[in-house]
Amino acid sequence: MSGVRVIAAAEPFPFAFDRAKTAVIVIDMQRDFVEPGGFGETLGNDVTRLQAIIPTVATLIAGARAAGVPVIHTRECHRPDLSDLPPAKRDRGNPRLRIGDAGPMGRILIAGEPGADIVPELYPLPGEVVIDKPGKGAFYATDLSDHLARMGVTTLIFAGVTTEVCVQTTMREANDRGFECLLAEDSTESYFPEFKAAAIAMIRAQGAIVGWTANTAAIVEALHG
Ligand code: C5J
Repeated sequence: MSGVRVIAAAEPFPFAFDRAKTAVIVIDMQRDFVEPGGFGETLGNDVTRLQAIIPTVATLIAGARAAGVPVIHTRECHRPDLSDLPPAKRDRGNPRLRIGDAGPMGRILIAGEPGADIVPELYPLPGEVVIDKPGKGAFYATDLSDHLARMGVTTLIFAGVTTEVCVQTTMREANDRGFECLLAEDSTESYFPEFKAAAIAMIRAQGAIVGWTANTAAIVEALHG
């Protein structure tokens, strides 16, 4: 189980990690962001871009599980009484539908509602950590740090949506907390292809200032190597 693995094809240079101290974190693969008829689509986004990565994320999750590497899932959602939803977030952009309103899949981004849950294809197994987070970053106002400390995790492999919002924010939070961070390039997506490309470029610029990136196939191979 222990032992250092190296992903030679990672960018901007090879990525070494100890599998025994690694977790995969899948950010916000929720029905409201990914499925047709959800909140993401009501905001005018093309959700087919996000739907397309589901099989690749499934491959990453399966590879981690088979290697004994923990998988952590996050959901961006709020309490039903909205006590953890700042007005600045609820009102931003003056959208037709706001967080907490009745939407096509229940109340939008409210814990326990169908739309706030993870897509069935990537559903957490019993016992896997699921973090409900009120912010874009998964460390803000959650117990993620405690879980990672308990698990002895020092390296995080990132997947999920959207690349430049919740994935990048969480990666930056993790980087500041001393975690080694790797983004699975083809297991993340944005409604805006140019934002995904820019986020990946920013992450690995200046000698991996936020972290590394690599393809899912190379990551899964290294997890099993
Ligand atoms: C957004 C997210 N884009 N999960 N949330 O609002 O990236």
